[in-house]
Amino acid sequence: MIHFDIISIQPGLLESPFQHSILKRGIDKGLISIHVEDLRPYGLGKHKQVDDYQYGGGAGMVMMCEPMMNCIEKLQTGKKYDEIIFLTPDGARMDQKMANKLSLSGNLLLICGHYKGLDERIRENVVTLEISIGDYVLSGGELAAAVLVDSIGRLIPGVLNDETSALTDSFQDDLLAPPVYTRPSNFRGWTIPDILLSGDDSKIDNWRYEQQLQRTKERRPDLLENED
Ligand code: 6GU
Repeated sequence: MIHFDIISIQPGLLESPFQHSILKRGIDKGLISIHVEDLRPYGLGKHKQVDDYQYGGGAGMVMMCEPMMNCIEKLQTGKKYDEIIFLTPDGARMDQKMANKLSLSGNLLLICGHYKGLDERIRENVVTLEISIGDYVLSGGELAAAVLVDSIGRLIPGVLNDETSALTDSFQDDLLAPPVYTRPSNFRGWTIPDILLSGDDSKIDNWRYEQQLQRTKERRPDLLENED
């Protein structure tokens, strides 16, 4: 059982992904729970302000300490987070190893960044982990949070069935997945490798492994340097 709390100023962006994805099964089975907390009601004044100009000048608003802190403290009552994660393009780049590690958590708090960023004091004093999902910029952390929850949630035992088992995913052993084929064995003259029709399981396993190595060497040689 893993629980995610997600702090967002655009909670609507996070409604759909979890209602349709493969994660829905995990949620329905009680293996995953997700709560999205709208930051807006924690905003200050009658406009429920959550962001302000940055000290020193410059374009772009910054998410303020007080609304965020009040929101975090409210969510923290009665539970302890394994990590308080800020989603930001300048965080550590997400990979399968990170997903594997985070999937062992009980409670995770995800904070979606917006505007120019989050007041550095929250990052220094409260956030325990900063994650980016890749070297490109999104308009907010919400889509990144959905990616994170999906990549972690599918690793929780029971969420996937045998057919979709995470054990054979690309990256799970730092190798890309092998090519796959289904019926018919000859489609418009496009045939499949004979070995897959041989019925020899150990030969097929070897072939698949060779394909994984070859693919990884061709497409992602950087993965082969990750020996550890
Ligand atoms: Cl976590 N947030 C935003 N805004 N952009 C990103 C990202 C996160 N990861 C990659 N790009």
